[in-house]
Amino acid sequence: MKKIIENFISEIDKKNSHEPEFMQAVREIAETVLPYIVSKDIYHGKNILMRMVEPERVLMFRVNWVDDNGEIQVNRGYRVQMNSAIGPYKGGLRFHPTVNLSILKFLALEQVFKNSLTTLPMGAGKGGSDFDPKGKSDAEVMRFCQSFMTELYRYIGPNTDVPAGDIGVGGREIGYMFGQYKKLKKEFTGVLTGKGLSWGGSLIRPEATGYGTVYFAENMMNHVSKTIKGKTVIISGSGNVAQYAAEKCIQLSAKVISMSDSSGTIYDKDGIDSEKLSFIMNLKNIKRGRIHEYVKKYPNATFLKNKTPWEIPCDIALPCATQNELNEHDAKILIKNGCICVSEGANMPCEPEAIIVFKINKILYAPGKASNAGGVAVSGLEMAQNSLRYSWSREEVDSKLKEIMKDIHNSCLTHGQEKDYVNYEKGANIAGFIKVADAMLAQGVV
Ligand code: NDP
Ligand code: 2IT
Repeated sequence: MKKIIENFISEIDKKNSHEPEFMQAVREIAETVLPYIVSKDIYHGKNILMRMVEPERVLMFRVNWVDDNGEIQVNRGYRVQMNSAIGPYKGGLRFHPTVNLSILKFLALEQVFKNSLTTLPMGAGKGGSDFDPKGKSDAEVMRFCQSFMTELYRYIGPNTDVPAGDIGVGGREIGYMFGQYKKLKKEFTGVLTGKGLSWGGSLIRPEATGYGTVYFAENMMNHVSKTIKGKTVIISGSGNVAQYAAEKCIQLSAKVISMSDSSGTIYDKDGIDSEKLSFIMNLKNIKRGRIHEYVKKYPNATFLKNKTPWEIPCDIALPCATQNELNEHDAKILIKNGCICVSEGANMPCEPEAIIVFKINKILYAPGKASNAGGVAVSGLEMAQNSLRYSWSREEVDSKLKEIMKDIHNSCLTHGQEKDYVNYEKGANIAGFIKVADAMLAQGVV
């Protein structure tokens, strides 16, 4: 089996060796899905995983715009249309200076499995730009978003490809892009998700990824007769996913003692309560400030400059910032400090060596494609509401989200149960694979 996996990886590597994040995601999937393919006759001789890791289409385009000083800026825009076997391409847009094709292809590949797990009919895509929204005025962000959409609009549509937010893309950016799409197409359609409530957005979409990550953690804890209630939680990031993960932990009576951004970590041993979380939300979403400002307001807390939260003792860790933010060393410290559960809010935040440490120690570990699927799931519910020209209540959407996270947990159990341990990574990969693979086989070689 090892040889089959290595041959497969080296075949993909021939064309993609310059894309480390993409190759990391391919390997993680191949190691669990190839043994399953070998065990099932229906997939033999179909080259199905090879077809799945090759994007259906990659679009790359120039985005030029004029800054507040009248200077012309040039950025690069992308959309990776990965797989449309089970529905229109669906996935977020990331605006961050580190964005490149390797990162977007890894995200798009993860999205194939994630969207399949949600039980909703969504294919997979991912896109974005190396544009850095940090330090830009609202007017600059608007002009960039308009220019980005002036090209992207040709390739997307409510039945073709439905982008949403990711790092650096929230309600403000979705609004500017939606406005430009509508102007160019003369159509009011559900072409993006994460829209404002008064123009087609869904209740609970902003909360969905963070809430879902915590619901998934609670499902894992319940499965081993434990609960989040009363547990100490550390969270990385302080953006959309981290904020609502913290909110749900607080609602479930857990104690959140840490959050972070790319400049460092705050440690508040008294716990971040809902009032302190409102301060963080205002700081990050309205003032667009930095997390260290928290300690000025709450001097009992400390700021750990340039540090991640992983050295702070906890029961539960929720990595909610970015890929490869938690390495083998961090994983060992988490275990040493008694951490029993890691639920990924971000995409691929744990390095492969860290995941091995979690597995050896048999702690609860959920890969992002399962645990952070709540965001895209509620995007799917937003698409459904747009098609119905109707909107569901907060309670209706939240209860559907809870149900979907429970279903994903069950799918992981079905395919990931080992003797005395649930391998959630294997379970998620195989369950996600089956639905897409079967659709691709039914639709022929296209
Ligand atoms: P935001 O832009 O709202 O927040 C990102 C947070 O992560 C910020 O606190 C940011 O800090 C931090 N961060 C970003 N890059 C780095 C880095 N290189 N090192 C350290 N910290 C970093 O993004 P989201 O909360 O939406 O996304 C966070 C993660 O969740 C991503 O992995 C994304 O792919 C994933 N995700 C998002 C979903 C969504 O619905 N939004 C759905 C599913 C997954 P700073 O401000 O300093 O940059
Ligand atoms: O990684 C993700 O799942 C997202 N950024 C959300 C995608 C979506 O279409 O809502």
